[in-house]
Amino acid sequence: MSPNRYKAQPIRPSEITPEHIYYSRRDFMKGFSVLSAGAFLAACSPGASNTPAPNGSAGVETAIELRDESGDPANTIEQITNYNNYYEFTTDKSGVASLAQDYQPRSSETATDWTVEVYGLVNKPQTFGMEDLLTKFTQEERIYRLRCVEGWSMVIPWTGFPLAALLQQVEPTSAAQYVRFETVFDPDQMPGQKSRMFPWPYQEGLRLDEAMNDLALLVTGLYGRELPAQNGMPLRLAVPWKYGFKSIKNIIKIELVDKEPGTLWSSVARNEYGFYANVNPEVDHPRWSQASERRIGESGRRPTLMFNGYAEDVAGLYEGMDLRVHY
Ligand SMILES: Nc1nc2c(c(=O)[nH]1)N[C@H]1C(S)=C(S)[C@@H](COP(=O)(O)O)O[C@H]1N2
Ligand SMILES: [Mo]
Repeated sequence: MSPNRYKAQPIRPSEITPEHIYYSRRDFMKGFSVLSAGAFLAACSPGASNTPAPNGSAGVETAIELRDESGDPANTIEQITNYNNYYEFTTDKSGVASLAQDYQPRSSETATDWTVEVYGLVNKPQTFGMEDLLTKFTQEERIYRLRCVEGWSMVIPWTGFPLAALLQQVEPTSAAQYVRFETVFDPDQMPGQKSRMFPWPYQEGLRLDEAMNDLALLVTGLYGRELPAQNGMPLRLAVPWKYGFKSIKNIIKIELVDKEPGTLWSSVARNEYGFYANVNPEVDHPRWSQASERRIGESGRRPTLMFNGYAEDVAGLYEGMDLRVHY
């Protein structure tokens, strides 16, 4: 496994094209407050963040390759923050951003602060605030593909840290087999949670060995900045080899359990949204093919890859399993 493959790669001067400069300046040089680790900005010259270089003269030190390891360019911040699935706000993908713009993280309707509780079958249950997460865990940048079960995809530069690092701190007991995640319930701020159409709060789960895989990322930032509300502020999961609905947003509880946990989507339609939900072009959704996808920003469709292109890292987790049964 080589997680470096999923990092932004510094570019040699000879490779700098206007497109690279466009990404590095437009998306990084706006002077937004950055996370303490400043992962994406590490390659930038000191002080560059507030003063964009004059046209055409972006220095070598400001150029960052925002492509995934297969060479596909990252989606723009505009695309990533204006086309969202976040049913706690609305089922309208282009309406999430405005409904979430004043959202303030807190762990319940009555709480004043946001914390995430990690508990269950562990030796050392702990509750973390955002500062704890940003200081106790080394923040990394990872450029991941996100493939929604609906048939669209994006390439997204996240900041975060491996879920495994958090789990190691709480020490799962030998009885722990699965991890259950829960989103905040806060209908005061999340109008979609007033709808009885869904069994709130949103819940998701992973098998413990999946959760320990280095690719499973707890996300704290996007494009080197704080995570926007519509993308799951303050803490969400990114499990890039699974359909997007596994990547639960706005997590307030992480529980180690001994049985496969229920999930919101499998309780809505068990035959359509299974527990594993591994991206698989050979297993169709009951109502549509999963063989291809629409990359946001591209015309036409491209083939969907087994495990969303991450087979090298994760196929071993499913050896001997029938992926048509465990879909
Ligand atoms: N709590 C919560 N998490 C969620 C969802 C949701 O509605 N609620 N939607 C999921 C789906 S279907 C997808 S495709 C991704 C979308 O993430 P993005 O909006 O950051 O691209 O979030 C996932 N996580
Ligand atoms: Mo999705």
